[in-house]
Amino acid sequence: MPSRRSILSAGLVTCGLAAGLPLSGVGHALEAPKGAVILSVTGAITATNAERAARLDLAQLDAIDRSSFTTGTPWHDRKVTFEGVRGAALVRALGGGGREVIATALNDYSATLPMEDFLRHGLLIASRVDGRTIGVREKGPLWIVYPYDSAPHLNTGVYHSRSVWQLARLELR
Ligand SMILES: Nc1nc2c(c(=O)[nH]1)N[C@H]1C(S)=C(S)[C@@H](COP(=O)(O)O)O[C@H]1N2
Ligand SMILES: [Mo]
Repeated sequence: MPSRRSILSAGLVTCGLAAGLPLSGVGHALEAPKGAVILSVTGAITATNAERAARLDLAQLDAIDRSSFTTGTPWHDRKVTFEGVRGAALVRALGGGGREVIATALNDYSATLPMEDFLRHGLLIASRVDGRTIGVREKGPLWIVYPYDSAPHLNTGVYHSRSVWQLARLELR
């Protein structure tokens, strides 16, 4: 049986939903995801919708930001257009901070990205390639990508190794 405290806090979240709290509300409850959760963010964030976590579906990510760039990559034989939420926009929307971001994939591969790297370079958490959502077999549903063609240093092993595909979790710390 849930405690009185948990009933009260569930009530607060419901009130937040009814009031239509914006996603960017630092220190507020985020809306609950309505669709499949494709990204969980934990650690140094102030906006949450679960126990110390932000669990987000595609519609919520789209509501935060939809940015795009076109670039060649080591994984494609042509230039492709990635679309998704910029790292900087996601961190802002969740009231995030910290010095690094640990990005973990469905296959438990993980990479540690310096926060400044996550906030710069136009880094995208891409949900679409050439306008189509990305299947798990095609390195989706989420893929951290950089505009590799825009600066020579981005087209190196360091940035390729930070290009976590099948991204599932981010921890800010
Ligand atoms: N999910 C996931 N993302 C990952 C990796 C991985 O093993 N799993 N390897 C990283 C490294 S070290 C590199 S160089 C590239 C390699 O991508 P590839 O295996 O498709 O060539 O993806 C990066 N992203
Ligand atoms: Mo690599």
